[in-house]
Amino acid sequence: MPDQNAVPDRAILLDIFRRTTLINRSDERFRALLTQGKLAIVYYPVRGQEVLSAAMMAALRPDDYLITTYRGVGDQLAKGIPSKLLWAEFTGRATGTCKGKGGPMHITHPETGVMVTTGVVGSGLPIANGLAIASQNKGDGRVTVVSFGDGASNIGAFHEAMNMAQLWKLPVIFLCQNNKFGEHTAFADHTSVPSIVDRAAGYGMKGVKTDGNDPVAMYNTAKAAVDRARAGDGPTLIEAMTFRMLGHLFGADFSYVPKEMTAAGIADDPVPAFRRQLLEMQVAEAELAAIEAEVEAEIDEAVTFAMESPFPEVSELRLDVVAQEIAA
Ligand SMILES: Cc1ncc(C[n+]2csc(CCOP(=O)(O)OP(=O)(O)O)c2C)c(N)n1
Repeated sequence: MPDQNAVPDRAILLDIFRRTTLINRSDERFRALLTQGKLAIVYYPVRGQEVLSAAMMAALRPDDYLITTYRGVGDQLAKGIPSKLLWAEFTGRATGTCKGKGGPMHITHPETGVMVTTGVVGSGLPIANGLAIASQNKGDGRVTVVSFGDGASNIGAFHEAMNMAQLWKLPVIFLCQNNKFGEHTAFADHTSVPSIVDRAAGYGMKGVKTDGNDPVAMYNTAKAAVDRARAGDGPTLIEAMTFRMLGHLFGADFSYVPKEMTAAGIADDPVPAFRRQLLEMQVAEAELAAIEAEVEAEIDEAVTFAMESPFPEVSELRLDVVAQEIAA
């Protein structure tokens, strides 16, 4: 049993910090541009969930697969989609990952293993099994991670996928980001068990509950699950605890979240906590500041690239919809 508290190498921690910073600053920039009226998209903030995504993706190989949701910008950036391509797709430009025709809800970038982003709650899990079956058949050693929320664990497809994955010992990781709310409904009001991880036992699957806001615990949990899957030992359900610090989507009221809960979430903000932890480990302030500056420059460049890119041509409308062009 791997030690959950064993501190990973400094290089790994700094890699997680870079990914965390990229997610955090990108999320902040999306919200700033929306507030300024410079963007008009539906945006699902990931504020509070940055460390979770960063540590999970740091445990993967670049060619491993990811399936995520509308609240997926953290997963997508941490998995390695270049910022320029991601920003261009979010803003509907022809230079985006899907030529501007997918938009924020449908980010796909096979080059970095981001295979599907879906707005249909729970729908990613059976698709993840499909990718994992392909890897198992081909023996390519790839692992598939499917990321979803706590609410998604009440969808039928969750249960069907868990059963099949365990039955066939698929190299898949079910990553439940338990941010304590499904849209406007608190966890205890929509889920019949105190912990989603308890459901793993119903399928004979390994389940691990971890603190998704703790980079060490999250990375170690993720790494152990990746190693198991890659070794052919089957799937893992990870329930990673976190907190959605903002509303369901950008601009939405979230006064239904108890004030004490929000206050506790802000006090436990994982991003500054991780920074403090690295400083306590004698990582130099200048080193962290340099990473932050690099990330800001990367985002500046990505925003400019996206804003200066053209929108897709109308003649492109029916291209890429099916395997062959549909005649107009
Ligand atoms: C099948 C389906 N049912 C309902 C919805 C509407 N809906 C969109 S997001 C959401 C909440 C999902 O909550 P959770 O799975 O916890 O993910 P989170 O938004 O917290 O990341 C719902 C019900 C949907 N998109 N798809």
